[in-house]
Amino acid sequence: MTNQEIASAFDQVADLLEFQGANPFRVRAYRNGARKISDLGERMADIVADSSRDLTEIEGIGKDLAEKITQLVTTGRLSQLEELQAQVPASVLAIMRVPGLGPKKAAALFKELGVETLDQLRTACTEQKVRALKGFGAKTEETILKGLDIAKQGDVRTKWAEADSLVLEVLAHMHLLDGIRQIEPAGSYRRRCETIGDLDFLVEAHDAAKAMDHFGCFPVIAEVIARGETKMSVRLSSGMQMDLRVVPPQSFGAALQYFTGSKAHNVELRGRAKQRGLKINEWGVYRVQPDGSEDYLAGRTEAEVYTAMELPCFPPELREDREEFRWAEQGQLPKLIELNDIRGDLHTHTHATDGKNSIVEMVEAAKAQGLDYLAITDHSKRVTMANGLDAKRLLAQWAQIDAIQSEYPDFRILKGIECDILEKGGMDLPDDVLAQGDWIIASVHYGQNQPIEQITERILGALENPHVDIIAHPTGRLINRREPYAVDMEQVIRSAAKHKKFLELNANPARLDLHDLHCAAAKRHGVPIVISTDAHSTEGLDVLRYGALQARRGGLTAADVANTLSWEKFEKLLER
Ligand code: DGT
Ligand code: CA
Ligand code: CA
Ligand code: ZN
Repeated sequence: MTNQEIASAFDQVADLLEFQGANPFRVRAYRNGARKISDLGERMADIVADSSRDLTEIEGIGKDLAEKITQLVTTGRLSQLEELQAQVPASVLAIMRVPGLGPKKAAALFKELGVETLDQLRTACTEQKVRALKGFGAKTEETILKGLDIAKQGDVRTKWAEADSLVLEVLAHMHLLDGIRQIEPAGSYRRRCETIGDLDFLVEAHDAAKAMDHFGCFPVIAEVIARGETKMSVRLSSGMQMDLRVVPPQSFGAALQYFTGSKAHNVELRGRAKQRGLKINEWGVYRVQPDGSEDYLAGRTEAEVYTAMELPCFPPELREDREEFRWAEQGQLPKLIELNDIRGDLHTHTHATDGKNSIVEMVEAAKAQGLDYLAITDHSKRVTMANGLDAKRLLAQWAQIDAIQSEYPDFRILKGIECDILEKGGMDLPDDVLAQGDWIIASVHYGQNQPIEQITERILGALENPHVDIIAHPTGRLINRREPYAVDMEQVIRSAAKHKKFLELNANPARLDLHDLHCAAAKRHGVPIVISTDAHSTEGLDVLRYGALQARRGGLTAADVANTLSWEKFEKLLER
């Protein structure tokens, strides 16, 4: 069980307690605990397993939480959560997740209007019954309607990073069984899609029944949906589905290819097979003889399958039937960027604003990750909630950076700022201040509901400012939580190209902003991408890898990403 899963169980407890109107202090204890646990650098499961240690050593974890963590880690379940879930209709949880709502508002909707499901909520909104409730209004009703679609989607699709920690646990669990010869996750997970519908595993096993028995013992399984001779489907307590298929060795590569997809990529592949007098399916590649019989050509490995099709073994990230077949024909399949190509991180926060660590701590952590440069980019004053920096505090921070820099001869610290683009347009800090920094990020945080012309105009204005280097999280979306704001990305990309500016690919797994298609568009226009973490703590630097995967889906090579350059070369680029 990962820390993330434990934290999510406590968050659910807090939500359900709050929905029931429990004592606010009790609710807060669970919420704080959840945050502590997800921020902790160490795995709870390891601490539980270590008899010389006690969970209550951790600040914010009392005896009660410690017992519950132990129960979660050792049994995979939490009896308190199960009791609460039995008391509250499951569909109510989805209502709490609608942007603008929470447990308290969901409780009011339930009590006053009997709203239990998303559909009932939609009806209540369209019939304008919601605005009449205390604490709601016409505006809330509108926000709810907008958020309903996205909440529905979050109900069925899981963010890649969350799926990833689950996959690692499933793999570790399956490897406990002798007789597992190969196991690979396939599907959208392997293609590194932003969100995952269900997980698809393929195994080659000595004994299919034993493999499925063992799969069925994975701790967080709520029910077995179906089981046959070689295929099994289960549902986890989170609601996610996992499929396991046991395949013979001569078909393992063919099955891996087939179940990795995408469907569109496979359809194209089947058409190409036909043209060559071949047949391809999850069992292998076959030559079809004049008498209709089929000779097995390949299937043991994926590389063998693609070779039989006279194609390169496409990186899974590219298998969307976008450009990959054309690239292959022209011998132009890009050599995709890898995590290790990245040399610097250019968007990070410190405790001067809403970050948790000091400049030195962030620098040390970045060095430990093997990076060569780091930009400190705290928020500007408009972001009052985060205690954003005014000119005076910013200049003081930059002086502090100069002093720290002298202690790090082999590492470059950039004096930066994440400067807000104001609602009315223009930057939050004066030009003569921005002129003194090394790296100026411009961000839209406020006025996200403005019409497309206005937001686009604000961003174009920032790109025209000679001091601005880059636009951070260019569309503002939060996966499963908030749609991108209305912005004409085509114009933004053209303007970035014209003014020789950068666009950020924010690596935070909840953002992954730019979208992969926008990455590809930026590349076509010659706009360099910078992959940054937007870290608010030293642990936050770890998310760089999600950014690298998203860039791969966009078809980016190391040459398309500016922070793969050494500091010397990057500096030259900045002098544009
Ligand atoms: P997901 O689970 O919605 O995130 O997306 P996928 O891509 O993992 O889709 P899934 O789980 O339905 O199926 C896994 C792969 O199996 C899919 O990417 C391609 C292959 N596949 C499934 N159904 C079909 C089909 O009807 N035709 C073909 N050619 N391939 C299919
Ligand atoms: Ca899938
Ligand atoms: Ca599936
Ligand atoms: Zn930021």
